[in-house]
Amino acid sequence: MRIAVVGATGMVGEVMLKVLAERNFPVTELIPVASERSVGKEIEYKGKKYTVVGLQTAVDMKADIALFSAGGETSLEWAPKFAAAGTTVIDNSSAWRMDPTKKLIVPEINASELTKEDKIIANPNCSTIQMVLVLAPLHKKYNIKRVIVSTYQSITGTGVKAVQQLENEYAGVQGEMAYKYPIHRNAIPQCDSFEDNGYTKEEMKLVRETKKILSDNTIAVTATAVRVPIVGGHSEAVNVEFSNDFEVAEIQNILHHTDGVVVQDNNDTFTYPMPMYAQGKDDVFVGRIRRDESQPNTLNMWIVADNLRKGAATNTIQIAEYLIAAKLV
Ligand code: 2RA
Repeated sequence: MRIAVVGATGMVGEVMLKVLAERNFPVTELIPVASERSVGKEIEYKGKKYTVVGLQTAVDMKADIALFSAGGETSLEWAPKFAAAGTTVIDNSSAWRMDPTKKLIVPEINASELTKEDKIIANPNCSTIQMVLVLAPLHKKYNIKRVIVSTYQSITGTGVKAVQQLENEYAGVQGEMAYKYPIHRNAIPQCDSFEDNGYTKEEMKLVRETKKILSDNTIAVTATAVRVPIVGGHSEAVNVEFSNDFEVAEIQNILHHTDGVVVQDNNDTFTYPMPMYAQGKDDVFVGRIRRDESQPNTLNMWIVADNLRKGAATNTIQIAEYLIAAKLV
C-alpha cells in the first residue's frame, strides 16, 4: 500500500508512523507530507529515511490511503484533492465529522458502514472515541437515554506548544503560552473555543459525535471538558442513564468482552484506570463501574485512554486496516 501521512512531523503524525511500524501495516511506499516549511526534512520509518514532501506533490503521487492530521483548514482544502486523485483520506480533524455525506468511524462500532464510495472518512475526536467504545455495547443492551461526561484532558491534545508551556512552568521559565492561563498546578475548564451556547467546541464534539457514531439522536448528552497538566491520556467521568435496569457484574462482563476495552475495576486491590498507565497503549480502560444510587437505571464509570493512540493515530490506522481487509481500497 502507498501510504501518505499528512502532518507527518506533528505530534499525532509521529505517533501514526510509530503505530504503522508497530502493527506492521503493509506499507510498500511511505509519503511523509507536511507544510512547505518542513518540505525537504527527513523522517525515519522502519530504519529507512524518507524526505518530507509538500501537499501538491503528495496528491500527484496518488497514494492509496492518506492519513491526515494537519488541522481542519488543510483538510477542508486538500482532502478533496487527494480524493479526486483516487486516494482514500482518513482525517483526524473536525472538518468532516459532522458532514452528513461523510462517515464518522470507530472500527469496533461502525466500520461496516464503509463502502468503496467513501473517499473522505472522518476519525472522531479523541475524547469521543474512548467514550463511545465503552457506551456502544451498553447502548445495544440497555438503551442509553442520557450521558453526562466530565473530561480531564491531557495537554498533548493541544500539541507541542502546550507540552512546552508546562515544561517551562515546571522550570519557572516564562515562554510561549498555549493556554490563556498557567497549566502547572492548575485545571482549565476550557478545551478549544466557546460556542454561542456557552459550551466549548470540545464539549459539543462529545455531544454531536456520540449521537452520530451510535446512530441515535434521541440520546441526550451533556459535557464539561477540562484541561489538566498531564501527558498520558484523557480521563472521563461518565454517568449513563439507561431505559432498562442492569446488574453491575453484567456490565463488567459485557465490557470485558468488548474489543478494544480493558476493564480495570477492583476496589479491594485499588485497581482502576489511570493515564500514567494507559500511555502508549491502544486500549480504552474502564473502571470505577458502580450504580448511581441517586437515580434508577443509572451507572457511573471512569474511562481512560491515550488520546494520541486510540484517540487519534491507532483508530485512524485501524480504519485503514479495515478498508484493506474489506477490499474497499
Ligand atoms: C484536545 N481533543 O484534547 C482535542 C483535540 N485533540 O484538545
